[in-house]
Amino acid sequence: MIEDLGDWRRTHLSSEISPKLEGREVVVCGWVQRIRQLGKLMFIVLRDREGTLQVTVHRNKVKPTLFEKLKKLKNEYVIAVKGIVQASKEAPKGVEILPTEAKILNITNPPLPLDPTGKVPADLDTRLDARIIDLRRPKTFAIFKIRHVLLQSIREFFVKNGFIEVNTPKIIATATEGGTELFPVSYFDRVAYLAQSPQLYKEELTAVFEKVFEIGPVFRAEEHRTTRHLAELIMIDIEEAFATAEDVMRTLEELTIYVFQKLKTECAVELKTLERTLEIPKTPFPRYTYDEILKMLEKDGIVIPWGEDLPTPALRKIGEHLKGPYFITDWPTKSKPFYIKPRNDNPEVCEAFDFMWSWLELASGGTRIHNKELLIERLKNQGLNPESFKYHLQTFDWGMPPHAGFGLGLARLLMIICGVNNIRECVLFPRDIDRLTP
Ligand code: AMO
Repeated sequence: MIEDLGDWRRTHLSSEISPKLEGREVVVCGWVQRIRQLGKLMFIVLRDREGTLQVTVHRNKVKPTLFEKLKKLKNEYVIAVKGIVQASKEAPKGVEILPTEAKILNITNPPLPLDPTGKVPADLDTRLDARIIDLRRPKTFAIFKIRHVLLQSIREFFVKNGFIEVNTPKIIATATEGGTELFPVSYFDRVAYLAQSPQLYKEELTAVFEKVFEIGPVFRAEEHRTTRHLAELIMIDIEEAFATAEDVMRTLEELTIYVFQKLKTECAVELKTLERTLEIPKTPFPRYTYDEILKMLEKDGIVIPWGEDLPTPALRKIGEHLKGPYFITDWPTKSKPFYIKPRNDNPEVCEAFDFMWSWLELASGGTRIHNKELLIERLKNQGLNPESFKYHLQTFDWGMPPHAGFGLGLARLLMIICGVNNIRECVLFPRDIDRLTP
């Protein structure tokens, strides 16, 4: 029953079929979204990645063998239809295909675990287990179309601004962001780790390329179950020579405006599917110091000891007051990684920032230490062994410029753009403490 494609080739996507093509023979390919039979008439709604199209079958006008074949169709069968385009007032989009031949390219194994039209609701775990069907649902599809344009525009922005794209190793010998979130892997006769961040490599590369960016996977053995943590994620990292935190914060603002504008024009349809109107935020984004945030929280009865990171309930509370994008600056040095530069006037506070959107942290970054002695001291203060970082440290003897950068979580940015509450919605096949398949 399953046929080969043979020499049939699609001539048009559903979006390209219009009444203007009246009388033309076309070949369309896709999935059967719905079949309706009304006496001698059969309507097949064919779906491809661009949308849907109506194929109208008149029992008396097609070969009996074709009618018999099409009668066997079920939802999500993969078909190719050769036929003539006809303008029709009754048909959706004013156009339909009158088939002359058809091929059934594949069948399905019912029942399907999920409704691909999205009309029947399903919980996230069921959807993720049957992700390929879930991705056919218009809202899920829209998220990943937006992701595609988002990635393209991020890349475009950095290239236009003189950054060079790099890829750094994902199998590494030492931790960069603290040891607890590392995944060990067996590497020939030793233990290696999956990279948590391109941090050390991107810093080193500023000593050559000056401005670099990387878009790549990082791995974090996150033991907690939250709606914003993954074990594998795509991070957008930049690092820039002869720059400070303030410079890369401005880059982050410009990047946000650039991609929002792009998405507004290039993803209007998808944003509508998600019922989103993207407001282009005004720059500069507000800046709050860590101390100001603590004071804000105290007014709400939440007391955070100075020096500690902001826990989820505190972030949620701040999110009630601050709705859009903003920065938190001037973090306690001890709360941030060893490579962040302490302030010259007050070394207890460092030149780090978090880029927030309401309650959600989208990026963090800062000015880095470029003085080797200070870096060694900071490693020791954080209980790390400088010997483990000898390859990184040696590059500081070879002309390391002052530099700054940030790391931005792609899926978190996508959550904000698409207005979804769970980060897993924004990853094709998410990995977390509970999920390793599909
Ligand atoms: P940090 O650890 O803050 O900084 O990570 C940067 C950004 O990456 C995203 N992110 C995550 N997203 C989903 N799941 C996770 N488990 C996860 N962990 C991080 C967040 C976060 O803001 N090297 C520094 C960056 C720098 O200073 O350049 C770093 O990795 O959006």
